[in-house]
Formats: sequence, structure tokens, C-alpha cells
Amino acid sequence: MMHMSLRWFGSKYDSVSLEKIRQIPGVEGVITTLYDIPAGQVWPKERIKALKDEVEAAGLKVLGIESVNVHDAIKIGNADRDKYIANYVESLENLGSEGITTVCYNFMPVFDWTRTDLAKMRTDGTTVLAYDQKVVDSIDPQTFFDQTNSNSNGFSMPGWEPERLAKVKELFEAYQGVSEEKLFENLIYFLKAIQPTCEKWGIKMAIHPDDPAWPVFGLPRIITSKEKIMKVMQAVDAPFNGLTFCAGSFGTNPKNDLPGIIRALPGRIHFAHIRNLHHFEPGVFEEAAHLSSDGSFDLYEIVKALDDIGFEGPARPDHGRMIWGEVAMPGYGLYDRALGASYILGLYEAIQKSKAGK
Ligand code: DNO
Repeated sequence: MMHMSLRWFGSKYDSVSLEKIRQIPGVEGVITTLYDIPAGQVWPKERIKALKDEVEAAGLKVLGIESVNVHDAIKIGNADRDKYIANYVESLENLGSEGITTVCYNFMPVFDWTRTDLAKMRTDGTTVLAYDQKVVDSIDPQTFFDQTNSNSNGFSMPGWEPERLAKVKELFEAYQGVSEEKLFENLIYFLKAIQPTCEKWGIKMAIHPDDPAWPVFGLPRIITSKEKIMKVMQAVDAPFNGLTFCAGSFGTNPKNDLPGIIRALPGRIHFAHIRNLHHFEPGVFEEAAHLSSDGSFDLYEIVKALDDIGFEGPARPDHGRMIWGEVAMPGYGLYDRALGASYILGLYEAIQKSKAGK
């Protein structure tokens, strides 16, 4: 059984309240985080407990964390990485002991997800996030970062934390010499180091694919296709080591067969991000409404593939359009994600009933 959730950044950071999330039919809980804790620092047990209490008091569950971010020293493989890994392990201990056992993270250097337009107007007056490779090719990373941050409706966006990215240039220098192979080795080193703690608490680590699914600004990317994710799954072949299946990220490359990726990973998909994109040409796309008819993906086939492999984790509607005049963090308004949740749950119900021969 798939568990429907909504991402929630915490009461200080999110324009959407838990009370509103609670009113979306079928949404059982939230995927949340301690947004103010920079990558590399320990998540205190009291803070985790307070977060859990707040969510539960609103009648919801904490279905997972997105994200416990990985410090760049770990990704780069710096001499001090073990210190940051020890902190990560402590955060996992604290989460595990509070019964929180699904943890999403990514291993993208410097930038997390990348979009070139945070509010592209569509013909129906809605706005969406969009990507055009030509724009990325024409500007330097610092300008890109500054533009992204000044167009975010005043919200600090996940993966674009000002303190981490204040020194984009230095970070880029630190990644000099980190090849794809090196980044992969550093990921495996990290996974092996956290494995005992994950197994102790039953924590499922769910790596998020790279978005877009190719190198940007010359930085290496290692989670971009079925072959690449299988390599990570095989290198540490244990159930704790799993994937956040993200339709929108793998789907940036039209060559990725989304249901095929899902079907290749039974037991290893711990979390699902379900959304749709509309492709114009290779490297140029915009995010669409969740409906299959609005974009390039077949959402029915995606939900069906998840169901067929026995997926039992949390799923969330991913980035929504900005509709009905809502002002929110780009991609993370209430209205379109609520429509997305209802649509996905509708597909899910139909799949269950047709399986039962009804
Ligand atoms: C963007 C998100 C990503 C994702 C991280 C996971 O909206 O999908 O920021 O949360 O890559 O660590």
C-alpha cells in the first residue's frame, strides 16, 4: 500500500499549514525536515521529537525526511569527511530512535535540482518551473545561483541554502578533480559507513536522482539512469540502500523509461516523487500538471509499476503549478499539489479495483 504524503518545510518556512494538509483527502502525513540545520550538523533528538509532536498534534504522521543533506566534504571525499559522516550517523541514530525510518538525500555536487525559470507562464495563466539547457550554457554558476534565489518569491529553496552556496566559486574549485568515478566511490564509502546504523534502526535511505539527469556546469552527476542507479544498488546490495524514485528527475531525459526503472528495483524504492513534465525538445521542458494528458509521461503506467513491484513507502505529488493566485515557494504551493494527490490516489484506487476484478 502506497502512503500519500505532502512535503512540508516546517511552520517557520512553509506557506502551507499542517491544518490545510490535513484536509487533503487521503494524505496521511508529511515528508519534512529540520530546514534550518545546515548540511553537516547533527540533528538533535529534542528537535526531531518536537517536529514529530507538532505534526502528530495536527493529526498527521511524519512519513519521512527530505532531506538529511550530505555535506560537500563527503561528496568531495575530503580528509575531514569522517567527521561529517559521524555527524550524519548521529542524526540517523536520533531519527531512528524517534521511529523515523525513511530518509531522502541526494549526492549532487554544489547544486541540487536546477531550473532556469521558476515561473514560466503557460497559456492558461498558471506558472511552472521550466528548464532550457541554452540558458544554463550561457551563464556562469554564480549568476545562475543569484538569479534563482532572487526569483523564489522570498522563500529559501531546498538545496539552494544561502550559507552553503555563498561561496559558489570556492565550492566549484573544491570539486575540481572529482570525476564521476570518484563521486561514485565517495557515495559508496558513505553508504558503507552508515549501513550499521541504518540496519540497527531499520532506516531506509532513499537517494534522490540528479535533476536534470545530466551534468550541469561541468559538475559530475551519477544518478541519471537505470544503469547508473543499478550500479549503486549493486555496490551496496542491502535493502537499506534504496532510491527515491523521482519521475520528474529521471524524466528530464526522455530516453529514461520511467516504469522500466521502477520495475528494475523491487524492494529498493523507498519513496516516490510523482509528477509530470512537458518536453519541447531535448534539454527544453516545463513542469506540467500531474495529469498524463497535460505532459509527456504516462502517470497511470508509473503508479501501476509502483503497485506491481509492491511499493509500500510514502509517495508525494511533486512540484505543482502555481494556480489560483497562490504565492508560495516555486513548485510547493498547496492547490496544485492537492489536485495532484487526488489524481494519483484516483489512479491508485482504479488500479486496486481492476486488480480485484471489480
Ligand atoms: C526539489 C527536490 C529536491 C530533493 C533533493 C533530495 O524540489 O526534489 O530538492 O528534495 O534533491 O535531497
